[in-house]
Amino acid sequence: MTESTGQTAIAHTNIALIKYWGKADSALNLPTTSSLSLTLNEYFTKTRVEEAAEDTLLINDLPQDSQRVHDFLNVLREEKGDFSPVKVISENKVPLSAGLASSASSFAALTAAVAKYNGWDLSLEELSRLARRGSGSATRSFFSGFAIWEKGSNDHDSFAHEFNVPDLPIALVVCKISGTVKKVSSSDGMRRAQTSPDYDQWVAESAKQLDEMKQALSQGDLDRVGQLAEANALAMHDLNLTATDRRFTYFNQNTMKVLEQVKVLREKGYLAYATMDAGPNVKIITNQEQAPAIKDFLVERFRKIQFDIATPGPGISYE
Ligand code: 2P0
Repeated sequence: MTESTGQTAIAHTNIALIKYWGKADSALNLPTTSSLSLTLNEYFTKTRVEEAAEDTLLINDLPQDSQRVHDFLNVLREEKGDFSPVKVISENKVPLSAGLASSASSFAALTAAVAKYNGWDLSLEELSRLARRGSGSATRSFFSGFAIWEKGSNDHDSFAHEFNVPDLPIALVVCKISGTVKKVSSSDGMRRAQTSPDYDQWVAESAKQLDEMKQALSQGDLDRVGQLAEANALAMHDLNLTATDRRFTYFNQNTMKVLEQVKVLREKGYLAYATMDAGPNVKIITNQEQAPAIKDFLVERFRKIQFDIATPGPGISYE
């Protein structure tokens, strides 16, 4: 077998500043809100697709039996034309402990690698639309810097695009609070959050926050970017707490302690705002100049928590 029988794509993960937290259609992964993210340089997935006797999956050298990946390959076959079985070899450089969605970079890299392998000539937007069927957040991992996933209203118009802004020195301090496997999957968490009496209000507020976020990014107003992202994320987590179907939280004691220190940092004059996803970890939004000092401040106070600094990353690439 020659090298040309395989194709490799690299996708970086992304962190939502305006979150996706609820589905209008769970089979098609159509969201209830549009979301906006930052692609990160430090975390990525590299995926190779090769000819094989049957569909198989290897993640970080370990064979996996993923129904989700299997179903997704079949979605691609239905959408773009049949192809023979493939071996998917994935290297995930997204530490699970970072609490960053590895499904975002994984499904983006897989979609791009399969498309290249089959010689499909697709736009980034079409790749994004296809990747949505694997994982919603994957729609946003094809683009460098900021991306907006427009919720759309059907399978054809729900995909992401790049949101171009003047160079912004944004940085994240990623607080790796816990490496334990999350207890509530994103899909289940969203389903439950949507039973909160506050859900419709969050959807309405989110649309306003997205408009304001676009403006703040265009103006390079990082303080406003942080304020909006923190408000959007905290309100998202309130939905989990107020769900009428088995309310829950992703926060643990260390989450609360770090959130408290984010306020202390602000009182000290730092640019520091928090965002959280489907896990206990906190990501602090700041600028590249202040990130090292914020990291040092937290290392002093939380000896058992690891901290990374993440910066804006590139869009999809191929090897
Ligand atoms: C986001 N998250 O916007 C939100 C915020 C987590 C919290 O997208 O069910 O793995 O595969 O579409 O994309 C994580 O959920 O969910 C996520 P599915 P996904 O980044």
